Amino acid sequence: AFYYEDLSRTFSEFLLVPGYSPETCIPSAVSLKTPLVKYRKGVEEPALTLNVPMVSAIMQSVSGVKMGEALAREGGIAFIFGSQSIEDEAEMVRKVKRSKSGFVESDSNITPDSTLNDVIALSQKTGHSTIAVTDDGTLNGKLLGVVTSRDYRVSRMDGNEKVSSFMTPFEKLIVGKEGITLSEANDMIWEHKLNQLPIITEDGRLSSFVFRKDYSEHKANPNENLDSKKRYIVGAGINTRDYKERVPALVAAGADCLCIDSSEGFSAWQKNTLAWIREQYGDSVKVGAGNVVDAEGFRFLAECGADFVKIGIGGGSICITRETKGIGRGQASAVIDVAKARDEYFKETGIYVPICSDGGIVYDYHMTLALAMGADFLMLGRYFARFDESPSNKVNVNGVYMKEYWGEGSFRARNWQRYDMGGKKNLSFAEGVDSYVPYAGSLHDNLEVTTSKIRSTMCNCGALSLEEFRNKAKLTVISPTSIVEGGAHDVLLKDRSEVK
Ligand code: MZP
Repeated sequence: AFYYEDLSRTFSEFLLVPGYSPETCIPSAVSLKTPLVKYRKGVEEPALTLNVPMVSAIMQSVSGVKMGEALAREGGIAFIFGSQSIEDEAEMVRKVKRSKSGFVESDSNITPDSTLNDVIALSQKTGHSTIAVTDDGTLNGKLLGVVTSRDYRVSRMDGNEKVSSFMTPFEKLIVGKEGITLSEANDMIWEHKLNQLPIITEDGRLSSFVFRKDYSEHKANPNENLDSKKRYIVGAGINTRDYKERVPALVAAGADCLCIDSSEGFSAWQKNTLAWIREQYGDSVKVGAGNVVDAEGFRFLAECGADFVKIGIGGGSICITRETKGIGRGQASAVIDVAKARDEYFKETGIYVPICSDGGIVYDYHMTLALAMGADFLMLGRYFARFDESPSNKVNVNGVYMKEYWGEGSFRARNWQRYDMGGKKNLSFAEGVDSYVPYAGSLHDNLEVTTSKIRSTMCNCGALSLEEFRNKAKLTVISPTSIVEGGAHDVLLKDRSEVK
């Protein structure tokens, strides 16, 4: 047998050591943008990127239509669960793609006289990151500009300032610029962190939109409905059994990205699935693969044509694979190993294949550590299952609100395809459990806190982008006694809820 020299380690065994933070390194200046799919780094832009490095798990109890809408709105992506009929999964994808996005409903009453606080409150209430301001506060009125809540300009404004003055930079840039070039529009989109750039004529009419995804320009009819211009991006899970029927249905439904959902991805079945997709669709259909836990597994899937590679076996909160089968690897060791393999693969081929750390995140700081160790983005189950937007029931257990959360390998999910290696069906055994997780409220509120913690730690390490972060990060393995030292200790806690 081959023996790995290092111990199999997990996130709680590491800490980041701060680096120098220049004055420019403030949380509002940090970008969490990250590639979702492979690309020739330095030569082209990735076809799909995320503004927050988080995707929701391909699970019945996590990723349905509401999760799809809510996470896309925040700049991430949900992967609709595949352990359902092809028709039902395709319908969920269609529903997310059909949903309205971008601008708030016409009863929002945000007019040029509204204050910034009004806009912030509305944005928090609705979860909309871009708010249109029209002359009469309805979507039928004249569009005067847009306010984006996510660009943190608000932090530099006086809270009582009128929206109209806040909009000034937009008006200066956009109004009367009907003839701007696509590259000028592109610059503005990045500068203002917009997904789409409305171009407005002198008299306030909408003349066209430029989209971030491909910078294509869409000529608008001046009376065109604003709700109709933008579509959420959404992913969907597939398996290595019925992919010849499932993939075409999901592509037709508008899925932006697919992912092979399997507990163990270093296999001929994943190779065959990827080969078939490339044969049928070339590179136009984006598909991730996994899961693997070492460099060998990564290289195999990268060479098979995966658009991203997912890491993690046995670390999921509801997972008992390590107990039942004795396979897996500590999630931190797996991420560190695979990140090295990704970088070597990039040096050799010029192709950057993003990697996703899947499962095992308990605290928000685990996400930060996974990103420091080289993960491009994270897949989370338990984290998202706690929110209003997950599809499971909210129940009262002994006076405390909980959400149900069950593994795809549990008897409840019966997702045997995820674990199938051929053989008799009656020999299937559970690799996951059915559980409760504490209800935590809305996705928007929680994600805002989580990402602000990540931004803050990145600043402690002197990094403004995720790439800079993993290059600058200094990590130390910690002893069991320093773990004790890291929590509140030797005091009698008054309120445990303050400890998160
Ligand atoms: P977590 O975020 O709850 O810790 O882990 C979520 C991940 O666990 C999923 O993305 C998936 O890879 C994995 N999973 C899902 N179901 C099971 C199971 O039943 C499982 N064993 O391990």
